[in-house]
Amino acid sequence: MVGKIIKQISNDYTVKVDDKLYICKARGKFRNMHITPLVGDNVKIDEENNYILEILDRKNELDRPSVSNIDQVVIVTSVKIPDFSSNLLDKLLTIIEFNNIKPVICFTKLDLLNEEEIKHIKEIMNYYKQIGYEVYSNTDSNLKDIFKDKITVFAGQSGAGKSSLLNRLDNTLNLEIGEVSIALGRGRHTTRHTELIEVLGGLIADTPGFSSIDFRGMKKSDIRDNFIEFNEYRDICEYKDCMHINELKCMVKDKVNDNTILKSRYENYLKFVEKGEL
Ligand SMILES: Nc1nc2c(ncn2[C@@H]2O[C@H](COP(=O)(O)OP(=O)(O)OP(=O)(O)O)[C@@H](O)[C@H]2O)c(=O)[nH]1
Ligand SMILES: [Mg+2]
Ligand SMILES: [Zn+2]
Repeated sequence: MVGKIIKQISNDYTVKVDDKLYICKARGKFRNMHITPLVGDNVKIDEENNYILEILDRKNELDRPSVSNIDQVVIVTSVKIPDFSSNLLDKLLTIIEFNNIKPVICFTKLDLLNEEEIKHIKEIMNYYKQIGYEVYSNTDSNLKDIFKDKITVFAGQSGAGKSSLLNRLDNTLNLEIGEVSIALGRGRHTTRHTELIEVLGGLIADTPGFSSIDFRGMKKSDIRDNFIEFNEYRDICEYKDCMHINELKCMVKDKVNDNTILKSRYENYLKFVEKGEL
């Protein structure tokens, strides 16, 4: 019988087959093969003895949170409390792109901005739209339409409003929000388990913060290639493998200078490349 792992608590995997749930253990052979079943995996189970027998091929996987077969990551981005971090947004975008997953950006807390600040944030939102991303605010009603038949991971800083947004999308959820996490100075999820919950016809993983994510496994050129708007200009750069840093006749740098490319994007790029592996 084949089902999907929707929850993991230490060695117990909850496998959903149609509308039935089975709490299964993983067969010892997986440990010997250094494979850990992940939430999101499609698995063959022995439903008599509650064992996972086989993990079907994954289309992708993320490390933290450990989820596989992800269709999209919604990057929940607060504009105030916590302040907007273009660094974290660009970092998540680059890493998610590298993992061949579709990123979606959702801004929160625009209600806390004054008129001038809103104007500035709207310009930033438009920039990300214009380079090809889906961009929403958490109050947009059409946000409800993007989850059907998909596995979605919610990512973003602690306090950004991930759980609040999920509650807004489905008011029967009653996920815990707020103060607790701030008091503890870390993610609200004192339980560390990962779980996919059914929302609006799809499955969504709420995650505690996402800030420990890093560029592991990415080369400097991978970072470059996943700043998607740079790729439009790379063929015009003098050097085919231009890193857009010190090279002369670099079209990307020209586009930063004439404000076609957002300055903060380019500055973040420079910072990331410093940290990326050679
Ligand atoms: N003003 C305002 N407050 C918001 C908005 N969205 C969320 N909040 C508040 O922000 C705080 C944190 O929200 P949560 O939903 O718990 O944040 P989270 O991203 O789930 O945080 P972690 O679970 O710690 O990762 C709560 O006090 C919410 O009420 C918004 O759009 N506007
Ligand atoms: Mg939360
Ligand atoms: Zn260049």
